[in-house]
Amino acid sequence: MTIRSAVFTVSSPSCAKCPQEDRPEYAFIGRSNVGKSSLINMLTGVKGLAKTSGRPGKTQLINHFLVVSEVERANHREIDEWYLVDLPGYGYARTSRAARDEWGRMIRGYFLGRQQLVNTYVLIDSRIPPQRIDLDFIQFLGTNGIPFTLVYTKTDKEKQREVMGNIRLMKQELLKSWEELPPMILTSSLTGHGRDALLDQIETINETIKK
Ligand SMILES: Nc1nc2c(ncn2[C@@H]2O[C@H](COP(=O)(O)OP(=O)(O)O)[C@@H](O)[C@H]2O)c(=O)[nH]1
Ligand SMILES: [Mg+2]
Repeated sequence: MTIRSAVFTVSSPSCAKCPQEDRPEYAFIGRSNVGKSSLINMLTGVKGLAKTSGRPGKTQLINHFLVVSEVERANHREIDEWYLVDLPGYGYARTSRAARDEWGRMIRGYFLGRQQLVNTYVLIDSRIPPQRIDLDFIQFLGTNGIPFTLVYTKTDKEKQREVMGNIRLMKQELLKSWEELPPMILTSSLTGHGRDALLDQIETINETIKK
């Protein structure tokens, strides 16, 4: 899949205010500072599309980016349009109780109500063992039957042995509650590792839902 363009479309305060067209959409979520904005920029190839760093945990909006991609199917070029959705991260230490409640309302509203959502990418820091807050979020998705993929970030920053150890621990945790493991993709926004794997998955899903 080749990305032809990726542009910011709109920020919405709730699911009800999100774009109404029925383009498929892919949501990105994870702990603040996990590398979500960097990954979005790496995937689209548009530097500065999503704001990196700055003040973590500040954005409490649902951000839609319209992506136009091109793919070779059965000997002809096809254009696909889909949304990449940047959601506010969780687990930012300095947020108030009220802000956390509001985040929870918005996130539940989005995940339980958004018809266009076809897959969610839950970003996990590959340098650390499984965190309660990530497991809780995964539990929420699993319980509600919302399909997701685990995306390990910052794999360039840690020895591969450590990364694989953290992934093994995550699998062990998940197998306590679930019979099946979600797809997992290892990424680095620095090196571009995992870009093709992730875009290939989106391409496959785009293709499936057309039928
Ligand atoms: N080395 C390395 N640093 C990363 C990577 N992804 C993000 N970072 C850094 O981690 C910090 C937080 O990244 P950001 O994308 O803003 O995280 P967000 O809060 O989840 O959107 C920034 O300083 C990034 O430069 C990565 O894959 N490799
Ligand atoms: Mg960010």
